[in-house]
Amino acid sequence: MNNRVTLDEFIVHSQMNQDNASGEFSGLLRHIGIAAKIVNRIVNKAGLMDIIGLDGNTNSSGDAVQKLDIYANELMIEYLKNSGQCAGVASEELDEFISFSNKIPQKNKYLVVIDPLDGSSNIDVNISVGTIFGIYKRLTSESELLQLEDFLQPGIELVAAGYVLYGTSTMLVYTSGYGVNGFTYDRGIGEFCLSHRDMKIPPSGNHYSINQGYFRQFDTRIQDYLNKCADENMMLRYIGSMVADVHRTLCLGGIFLYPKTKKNPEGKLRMLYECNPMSFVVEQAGGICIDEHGKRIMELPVQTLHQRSSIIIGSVENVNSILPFLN
Ligand code: AHM
Repeated sequence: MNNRVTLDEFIVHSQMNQDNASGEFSGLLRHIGIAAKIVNRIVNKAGLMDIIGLDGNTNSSGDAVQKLDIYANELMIEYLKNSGQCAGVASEELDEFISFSNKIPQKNKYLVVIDPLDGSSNIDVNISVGTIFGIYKRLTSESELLQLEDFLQPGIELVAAGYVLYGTSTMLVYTSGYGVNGFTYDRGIGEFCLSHRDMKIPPSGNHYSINQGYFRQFDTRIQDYLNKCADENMMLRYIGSMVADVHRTLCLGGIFLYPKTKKNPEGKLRMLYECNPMSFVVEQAGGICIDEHGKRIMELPVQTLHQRSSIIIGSVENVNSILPFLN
């Protein structure tokens, strides 16, 4: 007897329990799952193909673009477009958003924000990378073309969000606002299968995760907190791939921080493509996500597509323990 639940089955079953479900949202989520399988295949054999290394360009956030960034970006956009259930997409790799239709009436109500390959500087050395996605409902009506304002929504408006971790095994973790579930990719049958039902972040953990190399660039409040972590013999773990670092934090408890630095005075990570989707997942698992002023990430206004923020994310006790330092 096979008791496995595939991602497709789980999505369809979850949506059957929702009133007024049109199937559009399920279809979109399932297409993200299909695209993730293809990206996974390419990431796995990247060393055998001529797709590792720099592309030679920088993206709109000013980061060096890897060849795989481009590949993953094009592939994700193609699948979202072909799903026929997505109004448009904003990607970390693109200056502007893409609208999938210039016809009125607009038939699709959902749009996607995506970081197709997060942590891609790790790819050349075979270290975990990820894909991060968020799904919003458009604000404009079906009688209007998609507008920038449709994408500039705070995290609290997210309908669903998740990530794919291309690690020692590949996992897709997502929430649609009813808890968090994780699916491990079974290569044998080519499906994501439910492996982590109703994930909960431990209330506290002994790991802190930050690029300690920037210590001298951090605000003294952050430095004081890091000294406290060291004084308490907490374990420092940092991969430099947000999906992997946050996934570990979600599983084991603890805290992940990317504060402001001299190089990135607003913080490095982007509100739309990284901070909000990951915050939605972690909050749904029982954690807390704030910026370094103590404000809830998901309530922060989003003014531009590539807006950055500082972020502090993790277990309730760990994040609460930094609050006195932030005042
Ligand atoms: P990327 O979108 O260019 O891959 O950058 C995002 C990554 C995150 O995954 C990670 O948390 C961070 O950048 C690491 O930055 P740093 O190397 O400065 O520690």
